Amino acid sequence: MLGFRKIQIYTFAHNQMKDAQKISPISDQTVQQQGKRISVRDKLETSNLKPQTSVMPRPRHTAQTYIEGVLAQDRVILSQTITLIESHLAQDEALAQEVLTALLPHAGKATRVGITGVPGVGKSSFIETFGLHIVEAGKAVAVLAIDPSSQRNRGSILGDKTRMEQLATHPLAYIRPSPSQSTLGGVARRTRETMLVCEAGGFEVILVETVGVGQSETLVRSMVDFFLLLMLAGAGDELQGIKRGIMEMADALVITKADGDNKVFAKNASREYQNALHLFPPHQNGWHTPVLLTSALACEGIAEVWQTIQAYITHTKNNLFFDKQRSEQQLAWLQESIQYTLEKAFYQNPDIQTHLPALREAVAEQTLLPTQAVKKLFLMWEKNLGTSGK
Ligand SMILES: Nc1nc2c(ncn2[C@@H]2O[C@H](COP(=O)(O)OP(=O)(O)O)[C@@H](O)[C@H]2O)c(=O)[nH]1
Ligand SMILES: [Mg+2]
Repeated sequence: MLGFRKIQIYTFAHNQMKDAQKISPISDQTVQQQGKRISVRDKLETSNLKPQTSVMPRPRHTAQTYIEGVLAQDRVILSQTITLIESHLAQDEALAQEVLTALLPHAGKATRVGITGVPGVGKSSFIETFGLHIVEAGKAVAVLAIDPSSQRNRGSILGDKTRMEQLATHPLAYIRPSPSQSTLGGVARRTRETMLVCEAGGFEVILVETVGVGQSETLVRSMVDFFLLLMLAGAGDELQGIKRGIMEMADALVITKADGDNKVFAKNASREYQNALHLFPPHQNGWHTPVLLTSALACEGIAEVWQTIQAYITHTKNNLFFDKQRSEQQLAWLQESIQYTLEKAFYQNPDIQTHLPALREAVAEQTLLPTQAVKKLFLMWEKNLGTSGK
């Protein structure tokens, strides 16, 4: 084997819908640099495309420094606070929680918008144009990403950085890639906390982007006020991998790339989706999901999307759905945290760790029922909860 650190790079073929369906791993990439072959990851770490986070452990500030820095809207401290929150180190957890607790009263005032769609639909291009529209109106925008693929590599940051060039350098914008957590639940938890930090740091609009490839849409839906589904014209929804459930979750559908020859297809698609939406049960908040046409390249329809979101916020604040949804989201977060904490405590328990492998084997060999294995494990766990459990 070569001695390089290996990463997988996913290439997204953007132009064709059929290509957009494929996410092809090109594993173990290396590149030539100054006569030596180095891994793509090492190249990234030395290039300008370096993400805003570092993987190196850093010395920590005091809680007060983080809190005051975020509240003073210091971007460097803001980034460091998010890095602290994303840390996998047990010793960072108490500090992160202390900082978050202090920031909480200053959070919650932003408009939280989720944006999803299949790879290639135009999310990054849309966010660039849409984000610029908002910052030009004088509002500070933070872009966060939930990218399931970033659990193994650095996610879509490469594509995003090049497609969000202007937004990335705008003083009122902040772009943060997906945290590298081992589970989607972990990513979601960190993103929720990051959102709070950004709000305390003065961001008025939070855009949470996710690649529409599965569960991540539901997670994003559970943390935003408004959920935007980007769709391509000229492709059936089954081809776009968009499940009916995702369409039902959306507060607006946006047909992207409505420019040039594609404009007529986009208009047709808009009518089709409008008809399809009529078949869905109405939203409990009395909102009718509109279908909008946009072109990120021609900067058309972008202002209408922002107007729609503002109209939705006004509508749901007036009929009290806004607060109701936020409360429900907090409770869902609580529920997830309970599950996560229980699971963690369970698997970290020394007795469980000792006995689980044998029990797993017995279950696999069908000599023990899973329910019986669970019973045994819980008896062990409960017995030493008082001694080693937290
Ligand atoms: N014609 C046209 N092409 C676009 C538009 N927005 C994005 N694209 C192209 O579609 C491809 C995918 O865009 P990207 O923003 O990377 O999609 P993402 O994978 O969803 O983030 C790129 O080649 C873009 O140039 C648009 O408004 N009009
Ligand atoms: Mg993208």
